[in-house]
Amino acid sequence: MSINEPNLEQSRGVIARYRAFLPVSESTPIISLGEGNTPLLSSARLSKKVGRDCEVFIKNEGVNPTGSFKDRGMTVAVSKAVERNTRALICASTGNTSASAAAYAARAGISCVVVLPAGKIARGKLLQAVAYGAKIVAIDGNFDDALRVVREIGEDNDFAIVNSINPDRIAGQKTAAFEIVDLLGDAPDLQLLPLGNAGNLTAYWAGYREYHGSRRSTKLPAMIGFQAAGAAPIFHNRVVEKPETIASAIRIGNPASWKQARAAIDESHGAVDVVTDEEILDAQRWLARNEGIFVEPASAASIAGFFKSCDSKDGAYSFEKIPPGSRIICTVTGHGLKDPDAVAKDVVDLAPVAANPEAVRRAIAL
Ligand code: AN7
Repeated sequence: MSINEPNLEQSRGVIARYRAFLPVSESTPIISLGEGNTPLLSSARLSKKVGRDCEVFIKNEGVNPTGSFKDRGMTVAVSKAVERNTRALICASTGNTSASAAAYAARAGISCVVVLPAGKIARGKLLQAVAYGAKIVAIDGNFDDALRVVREIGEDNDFAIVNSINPDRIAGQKTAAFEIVDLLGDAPDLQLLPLGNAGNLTAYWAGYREYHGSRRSTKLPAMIGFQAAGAAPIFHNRVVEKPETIASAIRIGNPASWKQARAAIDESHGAVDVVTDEEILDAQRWLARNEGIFVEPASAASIAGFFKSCDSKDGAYSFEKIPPGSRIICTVTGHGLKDPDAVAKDVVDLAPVAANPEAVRRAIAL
C-alpha cells in the first residue's frame, strides 16, 4: 500500500471483517455502509449493582450507520439480493428495519418498499425512510399484519424480503456476538437483549455457538430476552392480538423467529421476562443521565431487564444465582434520536430569557 492510499480498514463493515462466517463469495458485490465495530462499554455503575466482581458491558448498537443493529443484517441481505439481481427490496417494519433497508437500497442503487403500521412508527425512523427515498406504504393494521402482507407479496419473485425471516439477515446480525467474543477474549456469561420479532436473539445465539464451535470461546452465555409487558407473546406463550407498548420497535404480537428464540433461550439455560413501560422509560432515562448513552425505548428493555434481574426475586432470572466474576452484556439496539417523542415529556419550559449573563444566571438558578 502506498503512503497516499486511504486506509479504510475500520470502515469496511461486517462482511469484510467476518467474511469466513458469512454466506458470501468472491462474486458477491458487497453493499456496506461501514456497519458494526460498535462500542462495548464497561459500566462501573451497573457492575457495582450486581456486585461479586461481576462486570457489566453495554454493547451500543445505536452507533451503527442508520442508528440500529439492523444494519449488520442488512449489509448481508442486500449484498445477496444484489448478487441475485433483485431490483427491489420489501420489508414490514416497526421502523428500524425500514430505515436500514432504505439506506442500503440507496447505497446499492435499487428501490425499496416499506410496509408500515399506520401511525405506529417513531418519527425519526419514518423520516429516515423518507430521506433515503423508500416507497412507503402505511397499512391499516399492526406490524404482524404488515409482515403477513409482505410475505404474500414477496412470494412473486420481484422483491427480496429483507425482514429477519430472510436468513441472510440473521447471518449478518450474528457478527455482534463475534465482536463481543473478540473483544472479551471469551464469550460472556449472560447476554441480555430486547425481544421483539426475536431475530436478534436468534442471531446472537447462532454467533456464540459458531464461535464456540470454532474454539474461539470456551463457553456459551445464557440468553435472556426482555419483552414489553403489553407485547409479550413469548413470555406468555400465546399470540398477542393487540400488542401495546411505548417501545414501538418491539410492539409485536406474533414474532417471526419465535421458535428459534425459544430454542436458544432453552438451550442456553436463559430466560424470557417482561418489563413494564414505566420500567423501560426509567431505564432509558437512567442510561442517558448516568452513562451518556441515549437509546430508544425498545433498547432500554435490556437495561430495565437488568435492573429487574438485580432487584427482584419474582423476575424470570435472578442474578443472585450467577457465579462471582460473571461477565454480563446488555445490548442496546437503537439510538434515542429515532424516537424523540418518547422523551418529549421531559422537555422543560424553553421560553427564552434575555441574551445577557445576568438573565442566564438567573435561569440556571431556578
Ligand atoms: C431498537 O424494525 O422488528 O427481536 O421491524 O428496532 O430481532 O425483532 C425492530 C426490532 C429491538 C427487536 N430493538 O429485535 C423492525 C423491528 C430495536 C428494534 C428490536 C427491534 P428483534
